[in-house]
Amino acid sequence: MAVPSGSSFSGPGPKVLIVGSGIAGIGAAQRLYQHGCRNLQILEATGRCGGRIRTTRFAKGLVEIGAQWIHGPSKENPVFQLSSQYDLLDEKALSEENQQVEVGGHPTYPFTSYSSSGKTVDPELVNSITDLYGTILDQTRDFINKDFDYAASVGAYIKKDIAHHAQEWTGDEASKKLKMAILNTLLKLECCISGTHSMDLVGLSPFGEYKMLPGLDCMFPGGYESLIEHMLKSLPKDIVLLEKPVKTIHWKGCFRGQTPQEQTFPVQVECENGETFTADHVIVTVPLGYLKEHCNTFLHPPLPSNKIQAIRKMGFGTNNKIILEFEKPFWKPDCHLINLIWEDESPLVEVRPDLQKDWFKKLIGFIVLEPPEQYGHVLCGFLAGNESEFMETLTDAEVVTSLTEVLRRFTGNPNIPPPINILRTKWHSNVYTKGSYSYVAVGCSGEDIDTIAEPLPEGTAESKPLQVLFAGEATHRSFYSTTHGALLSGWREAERIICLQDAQGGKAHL
Ligand code: 6YU
Repeated sequence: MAVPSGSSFSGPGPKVLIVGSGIAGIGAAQRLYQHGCRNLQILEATGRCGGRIRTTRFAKGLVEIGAQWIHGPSKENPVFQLSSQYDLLDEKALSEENQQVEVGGHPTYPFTSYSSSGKTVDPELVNSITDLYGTILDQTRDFINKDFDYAASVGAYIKKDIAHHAQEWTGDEASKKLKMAILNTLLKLECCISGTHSMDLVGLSPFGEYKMLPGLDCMFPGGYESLIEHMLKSLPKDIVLLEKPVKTIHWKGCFRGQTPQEQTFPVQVECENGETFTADHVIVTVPLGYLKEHCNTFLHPPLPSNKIQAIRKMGFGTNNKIILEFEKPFWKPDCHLINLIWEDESPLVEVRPDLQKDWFKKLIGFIVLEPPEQYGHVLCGFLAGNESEFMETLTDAEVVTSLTEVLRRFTGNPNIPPPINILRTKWHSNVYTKGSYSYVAVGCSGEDIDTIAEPLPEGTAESKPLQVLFAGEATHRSFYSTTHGALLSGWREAERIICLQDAQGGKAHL
C-alpha cells in the first residue's frame, strides 16, 4: 500500500531508523511509538509497505502474492492476536474450536489426486501414505537434543526411512511405484513449506527447533495486507519514506546531524541516491536473501566475520505461486486441493531435472480458492526451488501452455480450456527480497540465527551500544519463515532499545 512521503523525524529522545517496512519493521515502529518514541523513521526501498505481505485483486476477489495463512492461529500467535484485536478474521478462525486444532504444520484439505497417466488415485491410498510420511516427518523433529550432526539433512533421513518401510510393502511393482510417487509429491510439498529446493539442503539437527502452534491455519477475508494497513493507522502518516533503498549503514562513527543544533550520531545511513540519515539506533529488517547478496557492503565497517558466515550458511529459498482463473471449474465442488502425482518419480531415485523441459514437474498441485462467489474459479499452485526460479524467467503464455497440458494430461480430459487469467509471483527476481523465506540449512544451527540477530557493536563495553540491530523473519530462532516470527523479532529489537533507554534514565528519554 502506498504512503505519502515526508519526514516524521522530530522531537527529543534517541533517533531510531528502521530499514524495511515489512511486518517486522512496522511492528518495531509500533512498539517504539507506543512507548513514546517520536524520533522515528522507516526507510523502505520499494514504493509500498508490507514487504512479503502483499495482497492484490485477481479474478473476482483478492489473492495473496506473499504470506497466505496465519500459521497456528491461537493465543500464542501475535499475528492472530493483533488481527483479532483489529477484527480482521472471520468467526470460524476466531472460534475456540479452531484455535485448538493440532495439525503439526500440515493442515489437510479434502483433495483429489491425479496421476500422470490421467487417473484419479485412490484417496485411501493417498491418506495411508500421507500418514506414513507424517510419522517419518515427526521423527525428524526429534534430533534437537541429540548429538548435533552438522552434515545430516532432513531429506536424507526421510529417504532412508522410506527405503526401510518400503522393504515391508507387499503387492505388485505398480502399486509400490505409485506409493513412491505419492511420497515424492509429499517431499515436494515439504520443499514448498520449508522454502527450499530440496529437503537434502535442510539441516536435520536443528529442524525440531521450529515451533508449531495450535490452530487450523486461516486466511484474512480482507487480505493479509489489511493487517499492515491497520498497523500503519496507529503510526504517524509520514513515518515511512518510500523508495529509499538503503545502500550502506555507516556505524561506529561520529556523524553530524542535519541541523547545526543537533548532537553527533554514531550511525549514518546512506541511500542508493546519496541521501543520508543520521541515527542513534538502526533496526535492519531487510530479508536474508538481500543480506546474503549485500553482506560485504551493507555495513561499514563491515559486519563481523561470524555474522557474515552465519548469513551465508543460513538457507533462503524460493516458493512461488501460480494463480489461474478459469471460466468454469473442471474440478468437483467438494474438491479443495488438486494433487499432481508423477508416476515415474521416486524419492529414492535422484534425477537432475532439465529445467526447460521439466520445470512444471516440481509443481505440487493447486489449492482451490473458496468460495467461488468470493474468488471466481481460481486455482493457486505452489512451486519451490530451482524450478520455481526458472519459472520466473518464462512468459505468462509459456506457463499457461505448460500448465494447461499438465492439467489435461492428469485429469484425462483433453478438453479443459486454458485459464482465462494468470498471476505469478516472482520472489527470486525481486531485488529487495531475492527469494521467499529462510530455512536452517545443512551445516547451520539455531545459534546461527541468534548470531544474525545479535546487535552491533557486540558486547556491552561500547559507550554507544545498540547502533545496529537486526530483526526480520530470519532472525527468529523458533518461528523463522513466518509472519509471526517476523513480528516478534521486530518487537524484540524495539524492546532492546526501550530497555536501554530505561536503564539510561527512564522513559523520559523516549
Ligand atoms: C506466514 C504464510 N507463506 C508465501 C510466500 C512468501 C512468504 N510467508 P519483509 O520482506 O516483509 O520486509 C522487509 C522489507 O525490507 C521489504 O519491504 C523490502 O522491500 C525492504 N528492503 C529490502 N532491502 C532494502 C533496502 N536496501 N533498503 C530499504 N528497504 C529494504 N508466512 O506466516 N504464512 O502463509 C506464508 C508465504 C510466497 C514470499 C510467505 C508466510 C513468509 C512471510 O511472508 C514472511 O516471513 C514475513 O512477511 C517477513 O516479514 P519481514 O518484515 O521479516 O520481511 C518445520 C519447519 C519449517 C519451517 N517453515 C514453515 C513454513 C512457514 C512459511 N510458510 C509459507 C507459506 C506461505 C504460503
